[in-house]
Amino acid sequence: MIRRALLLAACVLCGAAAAHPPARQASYADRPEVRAFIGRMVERYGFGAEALRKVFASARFAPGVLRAMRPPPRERPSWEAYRARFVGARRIDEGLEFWRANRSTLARAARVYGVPAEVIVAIIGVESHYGRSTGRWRVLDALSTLAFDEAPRAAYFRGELESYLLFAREAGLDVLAVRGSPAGAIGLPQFMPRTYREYAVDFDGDGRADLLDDAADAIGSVANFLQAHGWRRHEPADLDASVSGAAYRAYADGGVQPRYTLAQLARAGVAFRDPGLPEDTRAALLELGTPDEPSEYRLGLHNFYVLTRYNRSAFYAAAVSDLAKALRAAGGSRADGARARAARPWTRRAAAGLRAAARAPRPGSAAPARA
Ligand SMILES: [Ca+2]
Repeated sequence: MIRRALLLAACVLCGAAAAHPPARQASYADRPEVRAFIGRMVERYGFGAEALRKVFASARFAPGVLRAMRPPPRERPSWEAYRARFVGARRIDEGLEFWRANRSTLARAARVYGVPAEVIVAIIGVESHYGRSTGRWRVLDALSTLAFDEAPRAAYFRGELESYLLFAREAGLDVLAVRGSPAGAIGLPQFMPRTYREYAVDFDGDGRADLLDDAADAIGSVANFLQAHGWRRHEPADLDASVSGAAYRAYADGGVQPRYTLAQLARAGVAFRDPGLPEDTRAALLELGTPDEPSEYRLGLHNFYVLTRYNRSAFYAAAVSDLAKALRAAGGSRADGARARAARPWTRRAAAGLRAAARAPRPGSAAPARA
């Protein structure tokens, strides 16, 4: 989740990091930088030195993690391709299923945190395909590899490894067993360990915040994260826009912070339909580009910026916003089937069942026809 874009940007030297032969051979437990790390964990947080030494003797260097984190080939990113990946008919269908299965929890999260249900569903859909793709890497291996063999971002990942060990201890989880993304992101919302410790909530009241298997906790935690980063109730994230003339170009500066007033943008040739926003509303002018195609323009409002706190990429936030709008338009707010399914717990097993169900035609489905 978070920082994926940053990681990609900062990971240009991953190839060089992967070429460290000694790192692959020595056990992590025997490496001086790991011993120093263990020493700090013992001193600061009271871990047992021998227990941690055993943990790191079991940690494995994961070259696949470094490969997965390597930036894509240097071609111009394509908004059209990115959007197609996350806002297709199948992800919409399955999002509607997830919404129905968790309707009362989503409604409660919207009430408590002020974040619309469709935005929460969309984030979980983009992050983990509604819990089906939560990552196959042992988090300990991924974070050890990135913390000790990925020079450009090692300090960041050592911080995440520290948070991971604390998280596993607090949650009573086997530190060797938790699996996640190559970056070490965990569970349905793909929270990095530090984010997990700061923003995960126990939304079903069973005494633990479980983002690995519990959809209710994932829903509450996503909403809590967005609220904590300033989500504003009843405000849209972005508006469609079109441009004319040349003055607008100075405003399409690649930033996602809402810095310009709507009046400024209108004077610069940006046209949009104002849904009645306050006069002092500020926006970023987003250019979503696709090679050999005209760019798509949007106004990114305050809540769009909040979405980029989850993952610092305009493409990411725009895809979440589009998936959310598609879910709402496809009838996610309807009450059909709600009562029968509201109490069903959403687990990975349920998600696997959904996958099979999604393949079969469902009469009366609110979802649009598949493309
Ligand atoms: Ca819980």
